[in-house]
Amino acid sequence: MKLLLIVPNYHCGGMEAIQGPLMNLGPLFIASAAVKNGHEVKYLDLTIDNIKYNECDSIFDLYSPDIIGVAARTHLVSEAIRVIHYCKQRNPKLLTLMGGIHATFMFQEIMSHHIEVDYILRYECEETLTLLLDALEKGDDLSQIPNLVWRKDDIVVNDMAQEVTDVNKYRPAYELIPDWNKYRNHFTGDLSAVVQFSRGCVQKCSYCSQWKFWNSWHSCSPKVFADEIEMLYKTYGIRYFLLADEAPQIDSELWEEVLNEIISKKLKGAYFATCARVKDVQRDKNIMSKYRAAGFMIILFGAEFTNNKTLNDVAKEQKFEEIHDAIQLVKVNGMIAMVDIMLGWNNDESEFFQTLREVPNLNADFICYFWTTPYPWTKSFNELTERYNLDGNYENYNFMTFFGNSSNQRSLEKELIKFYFWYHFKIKHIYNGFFTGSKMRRRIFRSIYFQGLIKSIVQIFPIMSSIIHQNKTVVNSMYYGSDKKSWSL
Ligand code: B12
Ligand code: SF4
Repeated sequence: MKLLLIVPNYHCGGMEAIQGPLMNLGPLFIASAAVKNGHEVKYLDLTIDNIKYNECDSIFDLYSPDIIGVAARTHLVSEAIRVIHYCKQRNPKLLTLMGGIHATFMFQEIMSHHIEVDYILRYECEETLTLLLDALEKGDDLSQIPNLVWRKDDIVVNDMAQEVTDVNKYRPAYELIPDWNKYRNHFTGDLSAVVQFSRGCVQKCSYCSQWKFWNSWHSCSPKVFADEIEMLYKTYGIRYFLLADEAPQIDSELWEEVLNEIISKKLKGAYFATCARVKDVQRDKNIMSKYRAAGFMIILFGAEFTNNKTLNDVAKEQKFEEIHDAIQLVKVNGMIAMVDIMLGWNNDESEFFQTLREVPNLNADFICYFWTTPYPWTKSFNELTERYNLDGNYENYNFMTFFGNSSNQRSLEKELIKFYFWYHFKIKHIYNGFFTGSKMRRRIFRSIYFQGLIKSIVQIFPIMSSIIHQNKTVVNSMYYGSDKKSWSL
C-alpha cells in the first residue's frame, strides 16, 4: 500500500525557538516497520515547511497515497484532524489513521466526533501498523490486531499488545527525510537528528504520562544505537543528536555500554543533548567524564519545582538540594546543565515569585520556564482542573499557556523576562560561560546564550522581530493562547 505519514504544521515557540527545527521521530519509526513489509512510505513534515492543511494539494497529488497517517500529540491534534478532513474531502476513498500520545489516550473523543478518522493506532505501534496494512491489503479481519481502534458498526477498541516493541528490530527510517538541510540547529548551525535509545521511565510523576504511554522501560542494544549514530554521522553529516529518551540512563550497565560504544566510534565534532534524572547523574558521578568523552554536552534536568513539598506531592523522587548537586556534577565535568521549571502549578502568584527567587540557587547554565499543562489522562488532571480555567483548545496545550486565573499571563511573563535577564546577564555567569571550559562548551554556551537573548529582546520589543528575522519564519519564544474555547475538539 502507499502510505503517506504526515506531521501537521504547528509552531508555538519554546524549545523549538531556542533549539531549532527537528524531525518528528514517531512517524519515522513506524515507517520503517511498514517499509520492511514491502509497503511504499513517504514522510511529509508540514511543520518544517510551515505548510497548512489546505496548502498541501500539490504534494498530496504527487504522492497519491492509499492511506495517510497523521501524528497526533495534543498540540498537533486539531491541525491533524483538519489535514485528515481536508484530504478525505478531496478523495473519499482515502483511508486515514492517527497515532501518537494524544490519540492513544483520547481515542474515544476523536473517533466519536470525527467520522473521517478511520483508524487510531494506540501506544507504540510499529507492529500494529504492519499488521493493519497487511490486513487491509488482503481484506483480512482486523479484530485481532493489538492497539487498534477501528469502526465496524460501532467503534471497536482492540486489546492492548502484550509485549513492548522490539526496538532492535525497528529503527527509524531516516532515509525517508527528503532534505536534511532543513534540520539545522540554532546552537551551532549543525545538521541535527532526533535519536532514541530507550523508551519509557520507571518513575510515575503525577503530571507526566510518558511512563504510562511506553508501559515499561525498554531499549535497543547499545551497539545498535551507536551504529545508528555512526551511520547518521557518516551518511548524512549529522553532528548534533538530541535523545528522545525520557531517561536513557536508567539501566546503569547498559548506559555505560552506550557511552563506551559511542566513544569507540571516535566521531569528531559530534555532540549530544539528553534528559537525565537527577538520581542517575548522582549515581554516575564516577563516570561523568565518560559522558563528556562520548560528546554529551547538554544535560537537561526536569527540575520542575523548587519546593520540596511539591516535588514530593508529584512523586518526582528528587529534592531541591539533589538537583543542585547533579547540576554541579555536570558543570564541573565540562558539560552544560539546563533545567526545566514548571510555573503556575498552584495557580498562586506568590508561589510564582518564590520559584523565580529560588531557581537561581540551582546554579544551572540555562533555565527553561514552562507553564503547567494539564493533560486529561494524567494523575494530576483532576487536581489541576479544580484550580484552573480549562481551555478546550488543544492547540494551547503546549507548555506556553497559563491555564490559571490568579494573574494575567502577559504580566507574569514580563516579570519572568526580568528574572531571566537578571540571572543570565550576571558578569560571573557570562564569564563562566564565555571564557571557561572547552572550546566546544564555550561555543555551545555562546549560541544558546545569544538565542535566549534574541528571543528575549523580541519578546520585549516585538517590532525587533522583523529586523532580526527578516524573511525567515518566525518562531516566537513565548506564545499567548488566544482563541480559548469550551472543552471539545
Ligand atoms: C524531541 C522532542 C521535541 C523536539 C522535537 C519535536 C518533534 N518534531 O518531534 C522539540 C525540542 C522541537 C520539541 C518541541 C515541543 N515539544 Co516535544 N518532545 C520531544 C520528546 C523529548 C521526544 C519526541 C520523540 O521523538 N519521541 C520518540 C517517538 C518514537 O515517540 P512518539 O512520537 O510518541 O512516537 C511513537 C508513537 O506515539 C506512535 N506515533 C507517533 N506519531 C505517529 C503517527 C502515526 C500516524 C501513527 C500511526 C503513530 C504515531 O508511534 C511511535 C513509535 O511507536 C518528547 C518526549 C518523549 N520522550 O516522547 C517531547 C514531547 C513530544 N514534546 C511535547 C511538547 C508539549 C512540546 C512543545 C509543545 C513544547 C514547547 N513549547 O517547546 C514543542 C512543540 C513543537 C512542535 N512544533 O510540535 C510533549 C507532548 C505532550 C502531549 N501530550 O502531546 C512531549 C510528550 C513531552 C512531555 N513531557 O509531555 N519536542
Ligand atoms: S522522571 Fe520525567 S519521564 Fe519519568 S515520569 Fe517523571 S517527568 Fe515523566
